[in-house]
Amino acid sequence: MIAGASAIAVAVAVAIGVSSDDTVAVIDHDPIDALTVIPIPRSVDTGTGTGHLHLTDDTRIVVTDESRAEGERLAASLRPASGLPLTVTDAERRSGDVALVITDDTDPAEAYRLRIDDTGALLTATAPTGLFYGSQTLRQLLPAEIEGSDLVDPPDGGWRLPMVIVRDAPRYEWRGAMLDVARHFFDVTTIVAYIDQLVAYKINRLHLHLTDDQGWRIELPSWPDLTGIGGQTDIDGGAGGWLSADDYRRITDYAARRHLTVVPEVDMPGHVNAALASVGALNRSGRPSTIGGTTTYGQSSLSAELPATAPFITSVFTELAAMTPGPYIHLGGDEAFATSPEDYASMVRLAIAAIREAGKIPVGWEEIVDADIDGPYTAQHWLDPLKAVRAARGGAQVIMSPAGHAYLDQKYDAQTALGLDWAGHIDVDSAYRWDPLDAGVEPEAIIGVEAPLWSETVTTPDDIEYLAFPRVIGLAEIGWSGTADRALDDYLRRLGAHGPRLAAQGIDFHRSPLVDWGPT
Ligand code: TNX
Repeated sequence: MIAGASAIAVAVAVAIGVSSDDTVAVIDHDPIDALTVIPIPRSVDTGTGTGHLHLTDDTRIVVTDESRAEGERLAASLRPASGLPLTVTDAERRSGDVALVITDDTDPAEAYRLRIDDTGALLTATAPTGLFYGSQTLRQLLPAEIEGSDLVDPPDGGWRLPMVIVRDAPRYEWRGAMLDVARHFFDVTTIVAYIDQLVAYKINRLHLHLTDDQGWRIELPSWPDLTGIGGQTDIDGGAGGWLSADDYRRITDYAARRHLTVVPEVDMPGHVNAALASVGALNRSGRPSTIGGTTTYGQSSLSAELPATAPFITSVFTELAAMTPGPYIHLGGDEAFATSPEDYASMVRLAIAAIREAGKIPVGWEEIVDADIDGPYTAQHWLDPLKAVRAARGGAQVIMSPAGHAYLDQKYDAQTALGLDWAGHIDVDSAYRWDPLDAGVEPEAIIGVEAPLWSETVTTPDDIEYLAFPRVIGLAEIGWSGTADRALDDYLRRLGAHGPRLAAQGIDFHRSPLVDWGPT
């Protein structure tokens, strides 16, 4: 067994065989250490077959009732570029087929096993989630051209899979990305496109930063003015926009089918100017504030002493929780510079009580540790490791988003036109070369990692792609693969092979000079 890239020193590469007409034929077994799967699987062995398994017009995707949805999804992802029929059937498995089977052993739901040999491909897992992740690996084992949405000629060698045995399972349960739709608004089409791009790398959380000073982007039944007024502009004074309840349902449904949980955030008690501009009673003056393209941070605040404030907090989180199928609600809590410590603690606790009352798990930026919260919650580390350490000691679970490595809104280098740079320049090396354990938080408290994309400078889907890719791929590997399996040079080698994959998907990624992207 070969565990991980750094350990792959074994030259399994090429077996020489003699064919019947006595010419020496190379059995072109792919060397295991030439594989380019990201995140790197827990273990990859050379399989027993010779040559490759070719997907042909005869290849079928064999399923059972339990695996049918994943089989259909896999077939649908391979058909456009290949043009192969890839019929999905519950018939008996034949040689050359790709079979998806749910087993009843004890592997966790996200784990999968994939065996490719002369008889076909067999993907097994204990739950559909594992089959979905195994399908992502299987697609990455095919030539890069498979990623396109238009029919292409088969590449040299055809649509072929290497003979491998993969056993895989994630290191962390929380492998997230965050998109700020408040500073600039992004619609359903853009959000679901981002989901597609993320799940290909086994990311399983999308945190939506839905409210901030510059906009309120989620329609709540009792508060039409939050979107009717607070959703009408953005950080540049542009047209803004918001997600209707129906839009939000489309996103959460789409995500759920791809095994991704949406984590909605309403940020409070700071970062609330869009709410203050929409609801007069939340202001000490009794009159709405003006909404405009503010670029300051943490200067707005809810006022704990106003009679409207507590009912507002309770109602907003109760209604958001009622619309949200996933188990988490994020209450923000960052940078409340205009809120007294006592008021901060009382308002954060009120939000947490409403979220728990609705049966959900509260999540907040690391500052919420200062609210002295009783009972379970999740803290998101971004700036001050000591706050994260303190939250963990108090029993919280911690998500690691250290700004200097995980922030997708920071520039790659001095030449990057988009993005901010307060946390430094982050190219693909810095985005990869860190570990969740670095901050000194107790390992048992860490539930995973998340890459936030703040949108002060991000206005188009291409901007999202350019800042997220390829850095978010590194975070996906940090969240999924074990540290012992990770090495920067091997990662950069594999990443280079993902250039054509991203390009085939039309993703406008940053061609970092640290990576050999091959011939252009
Ligand atoms: C800090 S990270 C913020 C955001 C900004 C971001 C810009 C955090 C919890 N708050 O309000 O958009 O920096 O990088």
